[in-house]
Amino acid sequence: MGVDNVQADALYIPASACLSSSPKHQTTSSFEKLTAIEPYSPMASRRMLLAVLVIVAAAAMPQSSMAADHTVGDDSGWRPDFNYIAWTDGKMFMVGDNLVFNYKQGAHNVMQVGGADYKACNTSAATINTFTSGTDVVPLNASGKRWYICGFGDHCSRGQKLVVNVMPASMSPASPPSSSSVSWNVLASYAYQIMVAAVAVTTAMIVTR
Ligand SMILES: [Cu+2]
Repeated sequence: MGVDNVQADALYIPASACLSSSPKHQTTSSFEKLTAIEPYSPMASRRMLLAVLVIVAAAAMPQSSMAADHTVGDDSGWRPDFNYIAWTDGKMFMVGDNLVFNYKQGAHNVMQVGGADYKACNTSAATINTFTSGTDVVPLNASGKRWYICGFGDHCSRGQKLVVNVMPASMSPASPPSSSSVSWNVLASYAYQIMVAAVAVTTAMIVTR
């Protein structure tokens, strides 16, 4: 019993002496401040690095998600008695995307016509383009409205007609559709991504220093 009390006192006294000693206490508190700040700084730079990486990923995203293929009518394909107005609802058609028309070759076709001919289902209209392969990949290479109808029988009046409003691509300017301008747009987007990456790496190096 007596021995236990002595040991407890021996442990207690140095601890209280340390706390009551003001210069020692001051040193401890400033040391605590240092240790509190020191591990925070690498954490903050790590967060900054993460933020930079997120920005780079976000900047690169619209480029990589370009050139989407829209399968017209999805699994139903290109046929009469289908609501293509409902199909386009909520979809975004961008310059660089493709429309893919799937149908039995010889049973239908795809005629690109003007707005008035689309409305009137004028199958003898002067077409802008006609596609007949059955798996027609139609590039949307300029912004604005585009109208497509089927030229077979009464198919158009039975709903085999499509209108899309093509939005300009986010990075590429509204340029005339030619193969050379497309490749220049691709080059420009690559240059932009490299520039963004270079800025990100430089920022990361400054921050982590
Ligand atoms: Cu048809």
